[in-house]
Amino acid sequence: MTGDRAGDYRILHDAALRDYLAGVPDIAALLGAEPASWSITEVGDGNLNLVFIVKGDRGGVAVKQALPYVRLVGESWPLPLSRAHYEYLALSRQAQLAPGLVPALLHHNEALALTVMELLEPHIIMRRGLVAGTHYPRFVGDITTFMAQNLFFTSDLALSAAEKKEGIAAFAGNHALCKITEDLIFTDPYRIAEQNRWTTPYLDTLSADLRDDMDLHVAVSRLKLKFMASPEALLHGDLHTGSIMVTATETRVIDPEFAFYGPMGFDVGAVIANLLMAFFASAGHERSPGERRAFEGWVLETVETVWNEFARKFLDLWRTDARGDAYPATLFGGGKGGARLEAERQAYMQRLFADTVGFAGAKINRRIFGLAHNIDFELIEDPRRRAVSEARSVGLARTLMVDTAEFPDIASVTAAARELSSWMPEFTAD
Ligand code: SR1
Ligand code: MG
Repeated sequence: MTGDRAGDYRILHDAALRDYLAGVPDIAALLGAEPASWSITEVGDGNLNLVFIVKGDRGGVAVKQALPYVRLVGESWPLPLSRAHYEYLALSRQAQLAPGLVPALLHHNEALALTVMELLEPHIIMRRGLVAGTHYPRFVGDITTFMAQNLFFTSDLALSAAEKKEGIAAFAGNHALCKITEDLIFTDPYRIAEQNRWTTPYLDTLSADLRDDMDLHVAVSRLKLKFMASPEALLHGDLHTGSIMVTATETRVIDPEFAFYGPMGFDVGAVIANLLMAFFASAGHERSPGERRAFEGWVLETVETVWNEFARKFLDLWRTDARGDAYPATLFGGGKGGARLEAERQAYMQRLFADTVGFAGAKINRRIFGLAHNIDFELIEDPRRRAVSEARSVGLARTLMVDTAEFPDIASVTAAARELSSWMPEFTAD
C-alpha cells in the first residue's frame, strides 16, 4: 500500500494513469516493458467509480479509482474518497477469510483512492449472465462459503469482544456509504424523492401505494433501524449480482466499498433478492413461451440452496470454531448444556432467516422505485412487459417485508415467487 500525502488526489485518465502505473515497478513488470504499448480502457458501469482495464504484452490488471462524487448523478452529489480505503480494507480481510473468492490486491494508493487488482478474465458480471439465462453451477458453493466465512469470523461468535469492537471502529468512518443505503433502500422508495423513478405509467398506482402503505412503512423502518443499529458482522454491504463476477467454474466477489459492521441478513438478503429479481425478470427476456423454464427452475433452486447451504456452513463453523466471547462454553458444559446450545443455534438461524427475508424485500423495492435500477428489468424493452415482471416482484417484496413471520423456511419463499410468476397484474394505465 502506498500512503501518499492527502491533497495529492487527481483523477487519472489515460496518459496520467499510464505514467502512474509505469512508476509502480511490480505493476509495470506484470504488464510488460513498454508502457507506450499498454492499452487502457475505461469499463466502469457501476454507479460510483472509474474502472480501467490495462493490458500489456505480458499481462493485464484492473484499476479502480474512486471519484469525489457519485458517478451516476455527477458532481452535485459529493462522496468521500475514503470509500476506497474501506474497500481495500474489506477486500484484504475477505481475502484472508475466503481465499480465492475475491480479486487479488496488487497495489493501493490511499491519496489517489486507487486500487490495482487482478484482472478477472474471462469472468463477466453475474447479472449479465443471468439476463442471458446462463446457469452457474459453482455459484451456490462459492457464495455460501464467502458469506459463511466472512460473517461468522467477524462476529462475536468467533471474536473476542475487544477484537470485535476494533473491527467496528475500523469501518465506522464509512458512514457516508451507509447513508446512501439508509436513504436509497430504506427511505426514498416510500416517499416522494426527486431521484425516484419507475416504469411509468404502468407502476404509477403501485408507487403511490408504496407511499401510502403504513404497514410497509413500519416494516421498512424496522429494517432500517436494524441496518443502522446491529453491528453483527463485517458486511460486504452491496452484495447484489452486479458485485459478483463469474465463469462456469469460478466466482469472485468484488466492490465491497459499502463494507461496515451491520446485520448479517442484509448481505444474505441481497443475494436472495437479486436472484428473485432475476427469476421475475426472466419472463420479460423470453423470446418464445417456456424458453427459459429450465433457467427459471435453476434460479429458484439456487435461492433455496443459497440459504440452506449458507445456514449449514455457518452452523458448522459455530460448532467447530466458536472462540468468541458470545455464548461462553463454560455456560453450556455438562449433559443438558450441549442440547440447549444447539437449540439456541437453531433459534439464532431462524432470526437470521427472518432478517434475510425482510431485507430481501427491501432490496427488491429499491430497484423498482428508487434511483438505482438493475439491468434485469431495464433490459426488458417493452415497458408493459417490464412492468409485469416488476409488479410481480413488488408483490413478493411487500409480503416478505410485512408478513415475514409467515415464511418459516426458504421453500415458502420460492413457493410464493412461483405462485406470483403466473399472476397477470392489471394496470390502470391500460
Ligand atoms: C448512488 S449509488 C446507488 C447504488 O449503487 C451501488 O451499487 C449501491 O447499490 C447504491 O445503493
Ligand atoms: Mg458497486
